[in-house]
Amino acid sequence: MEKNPKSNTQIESHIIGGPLAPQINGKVTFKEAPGGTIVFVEVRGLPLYQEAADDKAPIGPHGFHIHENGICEIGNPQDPFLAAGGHWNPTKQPHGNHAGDLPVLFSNHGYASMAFFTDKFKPSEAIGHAVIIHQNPDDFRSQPAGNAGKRLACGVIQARIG
Ligand SMILES: [Cu+2]
Ligand SMILES: [Zn+2]
Repeated sequence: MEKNPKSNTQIESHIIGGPLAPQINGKVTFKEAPGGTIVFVEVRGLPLYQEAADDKAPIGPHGFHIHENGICEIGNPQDPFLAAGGHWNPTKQPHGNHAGDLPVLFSNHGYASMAFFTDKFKPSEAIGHAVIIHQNPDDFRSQPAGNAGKRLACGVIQARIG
């Protein structure tokens, strides 16, 4: 019997920390589900939670998005990963309803794990975009990006043939 070449294809992103958090290492996997996608996330090396101060946003829970451009060049080390662009937003929604808007990542002394369902895209549509982890929480309200602060880590979404 001919083997289906698609059967071993996994859509995933390997996330690597940039200069602000080089110890971050994680993997996001996108699995086809009825009506959308189940996203599995596992990340290590996140910074420890720091509560908000007068003029400083809290560090964590971490804003977490799919950004438009699948480019994880560091660029400016003080403000890395700007080449990934804004949030992936194929249907021209406000922030809070972008295809690329994902739940925040909770660091458990550096470790985060979550799985969630989204009906905003199929796994194959996410290929070529980039997953970004931010320093600060997403408020799901400020436009256009939820005021989530600097970009700690980045990973391009790719189809990997197993
Ligand atoms: Cu983002
Ligand atoms: Zn957004």
